[in-house]
Amino acid sequence: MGFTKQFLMFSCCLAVLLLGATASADSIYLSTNAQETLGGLTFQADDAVHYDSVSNSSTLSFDGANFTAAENVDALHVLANGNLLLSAATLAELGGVTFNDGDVIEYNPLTNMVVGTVMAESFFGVDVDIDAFSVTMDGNYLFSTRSGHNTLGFIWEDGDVVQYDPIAGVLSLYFDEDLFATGEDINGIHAMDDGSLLITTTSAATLGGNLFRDGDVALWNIVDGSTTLFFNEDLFSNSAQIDGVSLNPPPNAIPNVVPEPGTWGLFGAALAGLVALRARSRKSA
Ligand SMILES: [Ca+2]
Ligand SMILES: [Ca+2]
Ligand SMILES: [Ca+2]
Ligand SMILES: [Ca+2]
Repeated sequence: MGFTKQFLMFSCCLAVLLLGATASADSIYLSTNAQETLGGLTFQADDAVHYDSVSNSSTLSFDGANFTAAENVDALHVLANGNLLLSAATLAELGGVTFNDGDVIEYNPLTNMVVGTVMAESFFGVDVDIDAFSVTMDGNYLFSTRSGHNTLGFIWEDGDVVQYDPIAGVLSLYFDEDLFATGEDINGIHAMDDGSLLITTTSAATLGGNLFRDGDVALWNIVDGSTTLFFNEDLFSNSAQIDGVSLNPPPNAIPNVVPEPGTWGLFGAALAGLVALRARSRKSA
């Protein structure tokens, strides 16, 4: 093999490795736990911003000033129809609607109205605070909570990601906190097209052999468990932590996965006795 051919092969391999190591999106939606500046825009904990890495500029996707009082958006997902799925860190009022920290609501930014409730805290029967939320390509919900819980016959930790199938009414473990080097609390997720996850945590965490800070977003590969840095906290002017993350929905995403307003609570209550809950035996080894 000639030197030129060897060099080309080496270059190709290097390019693949570099691409793999620096996989990142051209744009990302995020919220932080405190005031932060990114891409020339300064925003607060109750805002959500859209960052374009190509132009290194940010725009406000959700203005926290729409809340009746200062809040913190602690879970964020962008739907294909442009609406936002949001959870807040405490009891919050938005567009005349009051919701709990364990609720996830759908918000229409064009009308400044809450369209409906996607997940109701009342479903769980205990005081949960949802701190991460996303929707998979097949319409299932993924979430994490601020604390661990044992309810509805299902046990999970604050660093787990739980999947809810709204059709089958089944809760299951999607991502196990045990995959971290030590116990962690996940406070932001996004489900990728292939089932992999964007993950951010409340403190520095080691996952897949790599260390991530609370303002980083890691891409966790569901196939081999490997991780790469997806969003770098160094892009921030300060060192706030990310507490909500989402990407643009792909063109073939389910446009609106949300049940009609109010149906979730009734649905949840009705299926409480029907739900096939997969009991977990984690930590038993
Ligand atoms: Ca926030
Ligand atoms: Ca919440
Ligand atoms: Ca959590
Ligand atoms: Ca974080």
